[in-house]
Amino acid sequence: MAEAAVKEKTATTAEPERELTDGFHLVIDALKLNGLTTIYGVPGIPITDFGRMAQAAGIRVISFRHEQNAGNAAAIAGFLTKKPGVCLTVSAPGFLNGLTALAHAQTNCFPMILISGSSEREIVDLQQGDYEEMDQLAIAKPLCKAAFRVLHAADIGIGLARAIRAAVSGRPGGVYLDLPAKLFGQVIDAEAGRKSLVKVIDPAPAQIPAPAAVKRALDVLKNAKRPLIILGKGAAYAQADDAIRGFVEKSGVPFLPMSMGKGLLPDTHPQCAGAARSTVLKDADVVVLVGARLNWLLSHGKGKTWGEPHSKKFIQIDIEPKEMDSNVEIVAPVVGDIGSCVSALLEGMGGNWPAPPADWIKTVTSKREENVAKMAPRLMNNNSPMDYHGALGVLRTIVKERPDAILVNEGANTLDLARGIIDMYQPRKRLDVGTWGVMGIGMGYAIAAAIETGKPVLAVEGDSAFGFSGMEVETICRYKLPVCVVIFNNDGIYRGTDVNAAGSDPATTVFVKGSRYDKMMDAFGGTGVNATTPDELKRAVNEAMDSGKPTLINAVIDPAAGSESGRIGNLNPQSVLRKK
Ligand SMILES: Cc1ncc(C[n+]2csc(CCOP(=O)(O)OP(=O)(O)O)c2C)c(N)n1
Ligand SMILES: [Mg+2]
Repeated sequence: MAEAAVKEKTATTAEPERELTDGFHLVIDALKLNGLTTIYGVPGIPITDFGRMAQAAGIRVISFRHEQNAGNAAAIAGFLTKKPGVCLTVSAPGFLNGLTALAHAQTNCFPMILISGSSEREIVDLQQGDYEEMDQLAIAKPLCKAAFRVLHAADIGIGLARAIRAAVSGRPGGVYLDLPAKLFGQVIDAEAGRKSLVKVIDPAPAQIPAPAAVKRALDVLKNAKRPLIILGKGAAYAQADDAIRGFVEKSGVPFLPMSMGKGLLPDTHPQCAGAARSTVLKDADVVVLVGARLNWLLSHGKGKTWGEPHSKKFIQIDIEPKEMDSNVEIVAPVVGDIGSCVSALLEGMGGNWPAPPADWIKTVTSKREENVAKMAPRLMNNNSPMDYHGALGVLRTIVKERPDAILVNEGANTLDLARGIIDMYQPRKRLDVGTWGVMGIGMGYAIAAAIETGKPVLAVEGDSAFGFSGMEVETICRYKLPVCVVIFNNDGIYRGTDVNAAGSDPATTVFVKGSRYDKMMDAFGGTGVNATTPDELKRAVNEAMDSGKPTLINAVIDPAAGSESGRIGNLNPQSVLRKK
């Protein structure tokens, strides 16, 4: 903490000089002590100097163009590292911009801490109109896992410790930490400050499942005729890759990866049922959920998708006890952290675990082969303008050749089709819109993925999706990050063909035709490419991935190629009234 200390000039020469510290330095020291060495944020009052000092003290401070993107970066940094990603914002408007990302982190169970500067409590609470006045703590509370405010410099250490523990222990989530402007300047004795800091020991303690729960689960699984394992993003987060792979392979059970669970085992693994999704969901009799929730993404575990009226038995592995029975009955709840649970199951299986019935495996395998064969010729077309399949066929090969690259993906058709077509080979390499299907994660995720892992990033973006965070291409260029953005430019949301029959304004889902997003990248010194055929696209992406230079490729897609809402058009409410 040597750099954090300042000397107080004492009035009388008789008194010895007292070493002092202040709020600025204590926050920095507390972050560093806990290994939180990257901050994603946007500067301004009251945290501008804090950002400068943090940078000077060796913390990496990545400065964004909008707090939502910084927040999304922090959220995905949390997912990738199992440490809370830190986002730093100014008060009221900056805080609110970051709050969307905090709520997103909470919904997706990513550990993140949103630190916001705030205005003076005395003025805010009397509503006397302070600069950027807002009761931020009250607003953040219902949207995150925990929210804290620190009023005294001596409490900074404890405040950050509480935030870290809340973010990563149990089911991870979003935490808000409110730091009023006055706190930064508060001066205290340096030795007292040092003592007030807390290094959080074992922030996410293992949660061991009960042996009886493990045995119950194995008994159900052993008697299954048509078992299925579903791997969610919780399984990816756990970083228990070997245990998960061991469990899946020893069981011989077909597995279905959720979007961000892809790559835990390669999508090309013989047990992967990704290409036979509807068959396995409909026909399985026992389903093991590993870090996957029965939310809308799995049709709540019931209905036509699940082959009702036939009933299923669910085994669920999750760290959150309240997750059990949230949508349907769970016959074998296994509560604990994924690594401990899966290891316990693996151990309980012993040396001669029976393979699942051969006819089930054959059914799944042949459905999968049939679907893969059906898709193959579509992926090889060289149409211009491109359709989704032609363009994604190229990207699929590139990811196969570069399995350690990180794929960021958002859009509607661009998302749903890329998820199905691009095989993943390693865990935590596919980052996407998550539980909310939110647009706007793209550039924040891409930036944090590059910063946290040092690996090349390929961001595959719908033209609408990209627009939500597009200004951050400047950030990508500024930090010289190895990010290649491919924009699937079909002139609009879902399709570029809608017309407004009732007036001269454009239809609500269409954008300027023939836009050249690649020129945005040129503006900031990156490489911009306009690609009109799969061959051009392939060449440009490979060049970008080889060079590691910030690149944006405008991939021209047939405006008529997509469908409404991609694969989830069924969720649109329908009017019963006849159109006039
Ligand atoms: C924050 C947010 N706002 C709006 C939406 C609604 N929405 C879903 S997909 C989408 C854009 C789809 O268009 P595009 O990204 O161009 O993908 P395409 O289907 O055209 O390939 C929008 C606006 C959303 N999911 N999230
Ligand atoms: Mg589009």
